Amino acid sequence: MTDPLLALRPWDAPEVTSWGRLPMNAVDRRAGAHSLDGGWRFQLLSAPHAPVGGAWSTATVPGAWTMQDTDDLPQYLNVRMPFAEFPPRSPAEDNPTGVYEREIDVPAGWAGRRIVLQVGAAESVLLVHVDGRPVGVSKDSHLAAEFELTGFVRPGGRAVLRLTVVKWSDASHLEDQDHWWHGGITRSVLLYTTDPLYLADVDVRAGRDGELRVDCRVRDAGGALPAGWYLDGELDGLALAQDTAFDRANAEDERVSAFLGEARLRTRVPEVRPWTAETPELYGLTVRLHRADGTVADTSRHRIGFRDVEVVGRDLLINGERVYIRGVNRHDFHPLTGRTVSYDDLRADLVLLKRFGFNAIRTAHYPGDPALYDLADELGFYVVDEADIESHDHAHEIADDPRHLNAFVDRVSRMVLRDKNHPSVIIWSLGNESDYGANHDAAAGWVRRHDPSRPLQYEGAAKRGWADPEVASDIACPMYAPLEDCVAHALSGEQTKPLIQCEYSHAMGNSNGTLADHWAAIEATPGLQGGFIWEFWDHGILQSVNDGRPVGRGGAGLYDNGVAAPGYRWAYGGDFGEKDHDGAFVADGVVFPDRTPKPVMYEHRELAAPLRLELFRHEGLVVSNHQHFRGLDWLTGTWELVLADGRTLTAAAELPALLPGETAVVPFPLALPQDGGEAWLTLRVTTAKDLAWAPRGTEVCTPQVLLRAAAPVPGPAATGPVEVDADGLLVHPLLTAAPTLSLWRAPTDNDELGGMAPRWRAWGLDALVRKVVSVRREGPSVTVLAEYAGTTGVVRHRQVLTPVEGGVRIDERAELPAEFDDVARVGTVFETVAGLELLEWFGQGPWESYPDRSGGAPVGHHALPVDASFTPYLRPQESGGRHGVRRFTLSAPDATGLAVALDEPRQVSVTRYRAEDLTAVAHHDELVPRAGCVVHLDAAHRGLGTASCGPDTFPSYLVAPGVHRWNWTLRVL
Ligand code: IPT
Repeated sequence: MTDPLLALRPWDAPEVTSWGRLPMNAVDRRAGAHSLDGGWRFQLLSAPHAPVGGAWSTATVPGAWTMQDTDDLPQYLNVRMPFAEFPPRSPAEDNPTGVYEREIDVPAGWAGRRIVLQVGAAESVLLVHVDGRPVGVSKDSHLAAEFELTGFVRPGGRAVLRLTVVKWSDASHLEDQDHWWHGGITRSVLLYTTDPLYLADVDVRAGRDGELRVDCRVRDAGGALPAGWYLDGELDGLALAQDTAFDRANAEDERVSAFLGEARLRTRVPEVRPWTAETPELYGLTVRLHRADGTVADTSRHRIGFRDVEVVGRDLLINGERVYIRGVNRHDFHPLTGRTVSYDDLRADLVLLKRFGFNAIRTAHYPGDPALYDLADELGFYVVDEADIESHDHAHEIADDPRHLNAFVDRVSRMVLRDKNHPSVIIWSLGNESDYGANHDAAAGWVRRHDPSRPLQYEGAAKRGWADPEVASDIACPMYAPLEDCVAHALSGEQTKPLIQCEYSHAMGNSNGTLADHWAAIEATPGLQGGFIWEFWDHGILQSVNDGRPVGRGGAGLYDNGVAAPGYRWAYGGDFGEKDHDGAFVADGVVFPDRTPKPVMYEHRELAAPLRLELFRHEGLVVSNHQHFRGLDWLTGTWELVLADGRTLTAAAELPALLPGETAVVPFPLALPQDGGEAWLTLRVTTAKDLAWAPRGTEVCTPQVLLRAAAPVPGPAATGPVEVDADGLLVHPLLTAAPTLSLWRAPTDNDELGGMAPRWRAWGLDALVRKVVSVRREGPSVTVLAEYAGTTGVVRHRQVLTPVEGGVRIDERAELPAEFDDVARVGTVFETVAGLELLEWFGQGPWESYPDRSGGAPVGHHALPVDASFTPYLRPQESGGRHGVRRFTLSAPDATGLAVALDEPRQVSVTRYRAEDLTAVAHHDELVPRAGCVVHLDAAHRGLGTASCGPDTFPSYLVAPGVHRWNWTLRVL
């Protein structure tokens, strides 16, 4: 007989969102549940109707089968669907279908109880059978599905549980998010039991005034509720009793139902400690359901926070304060499992974000694992909770198609029902990139009625008009909007809603230029409140280079510091042999696939600094508390006085007691020596005690002020002759390639996708042809005139080489023709002999920095092995730059080497790769380091911007045509 679930063909039925599935609720059943995680019998069929009957293998649950031992591998596509069928159809023949099976032993002690199966997440259609009998169907790949098994299993007996997961369906058209496609059961599976009389839902509202309202729903498996049930509870030891006024009113209005129990607990907590992301104060709430005889039938435990969120005018207020939203978009990702993340993984993600100053997460683009919200409550994050709806490829056709109406409302309402009690959730999001239609408005209507306590946002609706009161978005939440448009809107007098970008500052490769400019504008412009960086992860899957397969769970230890071990690599789109793919666009996060922070994280940390330091007319130092809700007592610090002559003097810092927004003048901690040249004062701020997310002593920020500018130093006197060859190229014992002009950098993802690199190639900047025009000796100096010809223009270049004590001074001038109106760099490149391994510099650092991404890299005396100064972006590109370098040395272990002094702070990079080495390969592991160093020092270097998806850098960070002058001195150590 045909199985009725298969006969229904739910994978091609958009109206069917579930069958036999229990309603979503906020009662947490994880504690005390019976886990079904582990190895299951597994078969991968070619399509849902293909017969089961082949050999069984074993699959780990939770875990995508695409990351385990099957031939169905991950595929990365951004917007395009992975199959050709139009919605709501899925491929008739080629539709991988995983059949998971295992026995369950049902304890005898469960007799008389309700038995419930919970499947944490399955992509994209789940069919449940017990002993061959159909139990239910579910869609909505990132939320749990529950089914009552009571009538299907026998306590004391054994049953066969089968979960069939169909990969492609009508639902796939609503799950067209920009990440890897996988298949399988990606979150935990468990069984739990309850008394027949049980808590069906608990709805908690807790305001910053201490008002607590707990609304409960009670049901009985038998249908009719037994007489005499009642509720009580407690909040951190404070007893809570049932709200009798509510019961009386219900009775008077004859609303009391025979089968739906409703009861409320009410209290007002005196002197409540409010919850905010800075002060994540949680209270333990227990709700107990009693039978008439006083025995406990069911219990629900919650960690709750008292807080208000409201939109007032164009401000989003948390507890009455206009907070900055320093957010990031976070996908579920892990390099070994693809999608499945453990509690420890989630905790590590959030701890890292906390350490780098983030205070908000958008769950892009589907609800996260329940543990994510527990952790956000506990560690302190504002969460934009986003429903699992992205119909990107067919957005317009789906948004108004009534066949998908159920799915929209189902997905949004299930998220709200599950997550409503989390203080961290401050905004509901209807999804992503799905155009805007009646289906959205239907879902919005449901949310507004069910939870008026939180605002709602949807980028697709906001796009219709940032100030439009009619659209389903309380927030103006654009993506990648030009900063000037945001500022103009805020200044227009037309703004009606807070402007918080749902995505901005696209982090693909070496990126996130102008982040500091964005924050300067946000903090200076009422109406602008922040945004969510795109995104947290570089989704590189650990792959064995030999066989091209994902390594899977066994790969722990096969990577370190952002780099895969030899023989392995971080796979991106196309690396699993996908015919259609979107390449490295999936590697666009602020952390590497192993969670190693990219350099932008340090800039973000500084932009989010809880305290600011300024110099007040050279009379004193102004410290201000830049937080919204707490003092500075969780912080301590050390002053560092950095002198150009190489000294760094330190003193312990005592931070002033300041309320949020307050400012104090503090005396200079260290006397500034008369000598020593350029001087900077850094306040190295660390945590003063152990916190949930950082041990004591963790660095929080390093604000810095300039105390004394560099005075011009007279150039050293000329000495003996300088040697150049017939082409006018410097001959030097430590250089294997003489200093020449460079206008090219290995294009970043922004340079490529933003269209700059194609233009540079068209101009021939990657292969300039040098022709010496003249070599003239004048006294001890040699003047070399050369022309560097591209395909469309010629750059005239002059080097004056003058011998000085222990080395040579090089004065350079380059004149760019008008047609080279936007180049990557103007500067010098040379190469050194092998063996110079240590880079020490005076300038900004220690991490990589660029002209438009240099905050958080204080001026100091820094040292790094040359190899460690390189940033291993997944697709090799310009990297390893250091901004504001005044001088540097490159030395061998025996302290021999070379020293370079620059006329003024310049962009410098020292790597083992020529720009063409970086452009020649597609993955980091294919790079072969040169023995010597490739040194770039630039008179001007173009900003990074974010043009791979969003605005380019600002005009002030472009390299202009015309004349550039710079000079530098090269000495032997
Ligand atoms: C935007 C998407 O929302 C996000 O998922 C991701 O694709 C990001 O861009 C780029 O990485 S949509 C884009 C077409 C603006």
